[in-house]
Amino acid sequence: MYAQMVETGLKKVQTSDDMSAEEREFQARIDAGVKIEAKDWMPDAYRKTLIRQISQHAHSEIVGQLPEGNWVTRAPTLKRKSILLAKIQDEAGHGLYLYSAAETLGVSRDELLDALHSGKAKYSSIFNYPTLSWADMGAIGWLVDGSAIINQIPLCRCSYGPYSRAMIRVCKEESFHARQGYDIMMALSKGTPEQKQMAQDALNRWWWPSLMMFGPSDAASVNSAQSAQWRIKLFSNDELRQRMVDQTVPQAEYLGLTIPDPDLKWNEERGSYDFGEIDWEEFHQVLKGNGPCNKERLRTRVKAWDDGEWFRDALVAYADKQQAKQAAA
Ligand code: BYC
Repeated sequence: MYAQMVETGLKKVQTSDDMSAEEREFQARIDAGVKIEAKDWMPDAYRKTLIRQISQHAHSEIVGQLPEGNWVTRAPTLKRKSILLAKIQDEAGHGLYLYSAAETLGVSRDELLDALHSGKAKYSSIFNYPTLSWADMGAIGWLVDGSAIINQIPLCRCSYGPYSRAMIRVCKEESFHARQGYDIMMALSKGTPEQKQMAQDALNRWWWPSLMMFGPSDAASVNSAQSAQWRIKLFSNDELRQRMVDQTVPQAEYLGLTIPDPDLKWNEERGSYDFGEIDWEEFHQVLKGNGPCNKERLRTRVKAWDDGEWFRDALVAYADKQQAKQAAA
């Protein structure tokens, strides 16, 4: 039943009475589980929502390479270094599938990149934190990629075909990423007391920002209700965050590490963990550009883009030359 008025406190969702005949037909297809494809008719707001979410997701993958890139030259062994390099390359690939998925909605890659480089576009808050030790590579794989999987598995079933299909491969690769992170955490936790302390310190710093990745609480999430109606979101921010906590606490126990939350406790009645209040002020500051690394991340991206200009120009010049040759032949 799609015709319910859902009041999120912040934004109302369209009811069937507000919809045109085309919109009603579109919503009925979504309710029947039919995938929407690029050339299908879609409401403008659906298109805009997808461009917003998919492009933010693509930017997150690209900017997400930077915190880990910091450790490629300092990985403790050649094996760890090649695994980390492969993971970072995967993230670039995810960015590219996602930019391609966004382009199917009629926006150009140049427009999307302009929005990122000018600071207009958002990317995940998590990548505005520094990577201070090798253990952070473990914590990112375990917690950040772990959270990404929880958020993205449902996206494989979302209503927009090109996005849902891109997510299938992304999720397979993310699960390798999460395992490599947990493997680093296991090695450190079983290592010397200093190594175990490094692992604990990384968990202490990455725990809360990882919970923030799922977005504001349901009560404060402006986009959720409409995205749920369009089956872009199949679970709410809070539901997925809870899933992350429930899945991760036993993993931390196995490592012999302590989750940095004094309010964390098993709730027998609900069959899941209660956890402490997230510092939403910190989250909003990071979104506003005031996180510990926002400025550095953006500066690095813009510099990489500017430094690569000669290469992009060379590719275009080469393609033009080939085309001219073919035309002459
Ligand atoms: N950071 O109404 P809400 C990765 C924004 S990549 C920044 O709940 P929505 C990885 C939100 O955009 C991980 N901004 O929004 C890569 C909205 O602002 P606008 C990236 C956030 O869209 C490399 C406002 O807050 N994953 O894992 O319904 C290496 C209100 O929020 C954040 C994705 O992008 C945040 N954390 O739900 C390793 C997944 N949270 O746009 C790992 C796809 C919220 O209205 N995206 N905002 O100005 C989603 O699932 C949804 O967009 C979100 C937010 C759950 C993130």
